Amino acid sequence: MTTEAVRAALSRQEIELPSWAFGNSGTRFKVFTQPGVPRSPEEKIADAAVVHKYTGVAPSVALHIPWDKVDDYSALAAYAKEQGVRLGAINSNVFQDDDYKLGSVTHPDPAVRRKATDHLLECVDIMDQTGSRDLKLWFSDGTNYPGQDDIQDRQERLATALKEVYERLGDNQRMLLEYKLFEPAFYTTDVPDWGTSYAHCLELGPKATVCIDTGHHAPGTNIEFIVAFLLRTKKLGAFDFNSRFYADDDLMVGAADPFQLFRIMNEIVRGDALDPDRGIAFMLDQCHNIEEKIPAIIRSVMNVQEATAKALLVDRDALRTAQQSGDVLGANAALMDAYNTDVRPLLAELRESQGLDPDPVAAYKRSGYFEKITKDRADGQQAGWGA
Ligand SMILES: [Mn+2]
Repeated sequence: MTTEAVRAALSRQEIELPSWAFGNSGTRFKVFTQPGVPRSPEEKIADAAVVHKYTGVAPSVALHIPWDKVDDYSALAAYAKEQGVRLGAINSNVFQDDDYKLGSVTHPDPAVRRKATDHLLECVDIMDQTGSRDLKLWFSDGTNYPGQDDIQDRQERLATALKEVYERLGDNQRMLLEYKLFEPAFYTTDVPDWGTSYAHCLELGPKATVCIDTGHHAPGTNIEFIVAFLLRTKKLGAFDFNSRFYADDDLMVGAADPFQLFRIMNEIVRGDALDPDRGIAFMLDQCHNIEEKIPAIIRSVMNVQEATAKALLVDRDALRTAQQSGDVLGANAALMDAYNTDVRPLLAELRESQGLDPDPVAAYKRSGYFEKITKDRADGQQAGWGA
């Protein structure tokens, strides 16, 4: 790829920000609050718009219902537009109600399943108002003890609920089915892996696709293989980017394993799936528990950009030639040459050519925004866990 083509691809890249990353979060032991944290969906959107202002590649914000519940979603969409961003995926929440102790859409009680399915349908109603394309589904459903519930019945209940929601989707709407190996259920999880998600999506139809949350795998899982498989079968809908050392750590993407992020983006570039027109949503799903939130999110966006730039720099011809001639070391070197390239000057130049500061974190720090929100948001209830 020529330098011009690399720049063009990078300038069209889009990374979606999660509203919840701007709120307070923590571990199950403690939530540390921070000054200046948003108190409303509007303030979360305003913060997301700041990240877009300094990076130029984060034009949309994912919402979480009910965390971002408002009376008028059209007005919220208009507010986002005024701020220079748009509303993205609607994330459902069927894991924070006492009724869901034994599950939501897979609960043994049909009344609880009805309540959970109704919430998912409500999320589609919201999408109609926000203009969102994607409904993101993550189920905490599962069991803690062998024998606790019938595993096969739970799969059937899941399929039934998904089908009802799928049929409610509009022509330009999609369902993203996220999976997670374990937690909060520890014995069985009803959607534990990409294969389960893929099988349900296949059964549902073309508007159902898999969401890969990079933190939701067993240690050592080859995530880029999953990417390659789902690209081939046109069932990759989205990423929830974050990084992990142990379990679902929700740390900044690219922080724990930048090489893994590069390998993932390499499959994306190889599959010609980077452009927003290709329909894959590249979202962040992170919690900033001890670090300052807005600069952490800017840093995360930059980490994805850097991995993408390296993937775009892979000499595809040299790689293909080496692969086809059985030159194992040559093929590996073609990949590693790109990974070991310092792409920071390229990205700094790209930002300058777009009228942005070459160093988005420094530009944010100089802007006085943090001082302003700390002052403006001194009163009221901060958004986030434990709120
Ligand atoms: Mn996720």
